[in-house]
Amino acid sequence: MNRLSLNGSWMLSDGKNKCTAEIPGDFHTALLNAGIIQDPFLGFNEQETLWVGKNDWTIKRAFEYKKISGTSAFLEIKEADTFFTVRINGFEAGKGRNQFLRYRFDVSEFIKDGENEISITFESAEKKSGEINGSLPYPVPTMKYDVYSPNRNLARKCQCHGGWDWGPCLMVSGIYGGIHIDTVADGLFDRTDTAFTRENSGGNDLWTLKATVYYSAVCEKSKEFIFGLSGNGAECMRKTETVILKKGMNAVSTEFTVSNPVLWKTAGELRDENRSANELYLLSVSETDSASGVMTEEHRIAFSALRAVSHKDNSGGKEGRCLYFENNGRMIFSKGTNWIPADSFPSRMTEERYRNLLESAAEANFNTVRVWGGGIYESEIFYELCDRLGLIVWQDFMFACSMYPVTDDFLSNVRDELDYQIPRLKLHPCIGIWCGNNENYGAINWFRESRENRDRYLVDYDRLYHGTVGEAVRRLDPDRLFWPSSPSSGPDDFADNWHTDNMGDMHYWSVWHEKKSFDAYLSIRPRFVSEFGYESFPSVEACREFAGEEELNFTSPVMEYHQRSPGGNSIILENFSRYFRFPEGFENMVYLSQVQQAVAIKTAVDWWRSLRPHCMGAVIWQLNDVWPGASWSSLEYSGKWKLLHYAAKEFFGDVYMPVFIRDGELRCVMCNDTDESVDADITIHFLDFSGNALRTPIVRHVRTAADRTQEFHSESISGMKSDSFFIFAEYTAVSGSGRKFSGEQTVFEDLYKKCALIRPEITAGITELPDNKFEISLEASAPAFFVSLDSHEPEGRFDRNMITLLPGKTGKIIFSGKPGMSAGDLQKRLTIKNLRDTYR
Ligand code: BMA
Repeated sequence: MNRLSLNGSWMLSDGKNKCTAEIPGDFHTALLNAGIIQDPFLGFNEQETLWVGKNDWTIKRAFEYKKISGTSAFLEIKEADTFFTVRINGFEAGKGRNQFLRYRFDVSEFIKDGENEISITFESAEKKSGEINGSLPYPVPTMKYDVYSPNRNLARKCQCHGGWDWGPCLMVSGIYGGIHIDTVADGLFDRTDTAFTRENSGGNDLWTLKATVYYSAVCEKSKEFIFGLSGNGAECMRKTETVILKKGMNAVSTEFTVSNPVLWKTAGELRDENRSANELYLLSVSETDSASGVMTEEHRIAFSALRAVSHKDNSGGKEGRCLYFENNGRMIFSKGTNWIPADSFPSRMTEERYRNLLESAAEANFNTVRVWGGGIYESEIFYELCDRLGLIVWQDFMFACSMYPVTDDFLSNVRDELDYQIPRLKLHPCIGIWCGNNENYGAINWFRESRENRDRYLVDYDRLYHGTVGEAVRRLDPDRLFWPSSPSSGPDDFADNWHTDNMGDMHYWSVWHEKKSFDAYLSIRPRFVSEFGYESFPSVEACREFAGEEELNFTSPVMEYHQRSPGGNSIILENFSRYFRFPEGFENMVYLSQVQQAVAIKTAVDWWRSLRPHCMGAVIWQLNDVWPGASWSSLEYSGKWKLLHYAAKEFFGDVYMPVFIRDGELRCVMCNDTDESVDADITIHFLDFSGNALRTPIVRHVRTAADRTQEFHSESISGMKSDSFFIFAEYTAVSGSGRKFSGEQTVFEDLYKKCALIRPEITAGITELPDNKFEISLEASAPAFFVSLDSHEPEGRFDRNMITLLPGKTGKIIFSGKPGMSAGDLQKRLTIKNLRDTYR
């Protein structure tokens, strides 16, 4: 095919500063590489880079072009951020105003044979959105953060570029998806669409895939389109469709019938089959252009029965509305996490980083990822990884924490975006639900303007989400559920879903933003929680890098600067004093902040999982970080697992046993999210802080049916002195087909700070195993809690962490390290922390 890539080095300038910029990429990265700005992630440097987003920037380059008579030249630009004008040889060749679009301009009349010059000017999005603001008939308010760009809601660009309560304000600009020129005689592929029907035919699961390719023709002629479908070990099927093209857009369709295809599975279903990834089918379509030769479009697809289910019901004695995902007839409890853009610098996102973050999610037993509305419609590789790993995607449209205008201009811009993004993403089997926005219904109450003139903003809200966005989903992907907003009590219901717990999805922020105690999680009976979070600090190494040695103190200016949630550090410190004896020294505080985060989130998940099927989802805020700082993430900016991520691996396990002590009552629950019944042998020990048994353990043998949760034991333990004991519960379980599961739970009745813990001596023996793995054998002289290992490098990973050690019992942990590491290296690097050592 005749494609001329214009990716590579361009000259970047704002008239004063000049350097080369790599495209695809962002201009902040170019300026950083050229030494024109300092790294905004360090110290207060962000303040010194704010000017970059206030300037207009032009990129320029020369290129050679060979004109062929009878052909047209199309310039394609993907993800150009945001307001830009393209000039070729001085002629204006196209304009854009939306980061979430693919632009295609017919540049045939501007391009010449031989040397050409192309320049693209990006006007400051901050300046342009300020101009738009000035032209609006009435104010359209947006959330303001510590460091922020005003009016970011008026530009169709990644909303969190303008600053958020977990990230800096870097109003980046650039081209992130690439740029090229296609020279064709006949036309170009525009997009592909798929539609599936399914029937049972004589015991066979018969699927019909209707594949449609949209082709934009520059001439009228007859053409052959060859469709192919292959994958999952099946021989490639081919179909040729001959059509007489008309000038403009043409739809060309074919049908494939597939009997008993391999169906798409969620992460847990894959584990049920002892697999770790879905194999995808390859749908291809090609045609031969008279000038360009063979042009092919390829998409990885799957036969998927995934759907989101929501209807009014009666659960827990009151009228409600369920919300859950179902796949292959099974209800799936969403063990989820919220995804935000993984870097403030788009240039830094690589396939390897996407892979590392999403594989970390799957490895820790997550099965759902919400692409949150303040970021971007993610790149192809993101969705392909989710397809493969069986991660259900809750896809927000990119509107968050703001009012948005509904001028004709804005709505037509949004319509273009929807017409591009919905068809692109709908091909991915991982997409489980489309959601109108993040928190914008509730946001009507956040701003004085919208509170005082509620009708106006409510009508606007309805026009944008139920009208424009909802209409586009119904038109372009009618088989998937459109959910009005996150959170929402459902179509046509407008409850306060930060506090109403019986309908739809909740954002439960009373712990953290409302500063309630962790017990508050137990006061609600939600149906699906799509956000709840608790903050911690990233590792000491990460803090040292952005703050410097001298500032390693929670209330130092830099540490506070890298905390964007108002009063966030105080909330962390206040809860230290609520639950724990106050930790000494910075390292202990970082460690305890991560323990505390894990305890908070585990409190919620244990309870909500125990409520299945009333509750069918717990989606943690948030998986990843956009820069290094304090946040709700379970993975640090570097990808390093925080203790919460290790805890999630346990509390999101397919077989799991929550244990509660509340008001002197012990309750034990078994959760089985596998497809077979599971037999568990359970022992519940009551121990004092020296590790001595205080009473005979409870021993139970419990069978739990597939996809079921049951309470198997409860008793009053009000006779026990709450600060004198803890419960250590352990189980081993086996499924009908012989799959093995095991787990442990440590539960205190009283606050940790009230209990007189004994300082344990902990020893670690390390044995080298094949494949850069090491077995670490841990022993403790007294019960040791939240025993956490750290190898002090982002890549090192333990198979479990933050465990309880009991005297006389060896705890085994497997560490996977970098190639070339020896047991001696690990011994030198390894640190071991436990709760008792955080205070004198
Ligand atoms: C939510 C999100 C984000 C925010 C987070 C933490 O409600 O939707 O906008 O970052 O809370 O405050």
